[in-house]
Amino acid sequence: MTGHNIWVYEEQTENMRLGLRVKKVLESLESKFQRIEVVETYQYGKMLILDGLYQTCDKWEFFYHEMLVHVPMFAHPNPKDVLIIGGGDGGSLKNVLKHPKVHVDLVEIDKKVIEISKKYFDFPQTGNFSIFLENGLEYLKRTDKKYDIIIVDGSDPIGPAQDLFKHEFFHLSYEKLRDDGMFVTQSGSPIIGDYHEYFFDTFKKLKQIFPIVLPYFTVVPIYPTGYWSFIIASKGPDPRTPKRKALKEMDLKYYNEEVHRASFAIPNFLLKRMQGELL
Ligand code: SPD
Repeated sequence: MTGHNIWVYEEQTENMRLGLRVKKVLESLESKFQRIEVVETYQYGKMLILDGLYQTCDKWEFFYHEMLVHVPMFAHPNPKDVLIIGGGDGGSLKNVLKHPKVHVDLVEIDKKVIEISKKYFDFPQTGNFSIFLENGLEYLKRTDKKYDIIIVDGSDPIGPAQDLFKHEFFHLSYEKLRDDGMFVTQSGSPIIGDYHEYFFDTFKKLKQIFPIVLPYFTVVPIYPTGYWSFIIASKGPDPRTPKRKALKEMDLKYYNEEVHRASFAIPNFLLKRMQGELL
């Protein structure tokens, strides 16, 4: 194997994998919680991989982070206190901090992910935020704080992110939100295999707790199928309607008001399965 023929693969199902040719391996280690790798790829730039799953890459991180963050941030009338659970690479934090007068608490289980992301990715060095190194579920159990928005930026529901898809976690999130609060989580690809199931499972669990629950969609080229979902749950405000316009200085590369509204469009094959459960 020569330097020019190193490839990294994500086994996305037992019959499908996505391979990228690697220019350089920058980090490869085992933390207390997971295997962490950072590689420089020819196609997509630097990429963070946790337990073999592609998490983020220089080139396309904005497709995911801008949609995860700005849809709830602009749908809420006046977000001030935001909680991010997971998101140790800093992509979500960077985007929330683009909003004025916001304080962010970031709860990440793995200190190593933050250290590595400060070195290789765009993890904010300063700003109005606090970091808590702990399990998101445990944090919700112990905190007395109330939030306007809770953003769950975890990996797939295996390994350290498992707790972030439990009914108890969703229920505690509801309790820690103010009366007009909103919760959002990444919810996988609604197209294939296990991913498909965790999309529906997350939707159903949230429906038992929140009055308004809706999926919305984006494209993430490095994730399985490239077609990715989020589920947003609201205590009051309609998540489909942006309440403010993005400011020019936010320098957004994907999100705008039209994309916000359009991302809530649900294709027929999903509508069929969700019939009767939507608004
Ligand atoms: N299949 C992996 C999905 C990962 C979603 N979260 C990524 C975290 C990026 N901040």
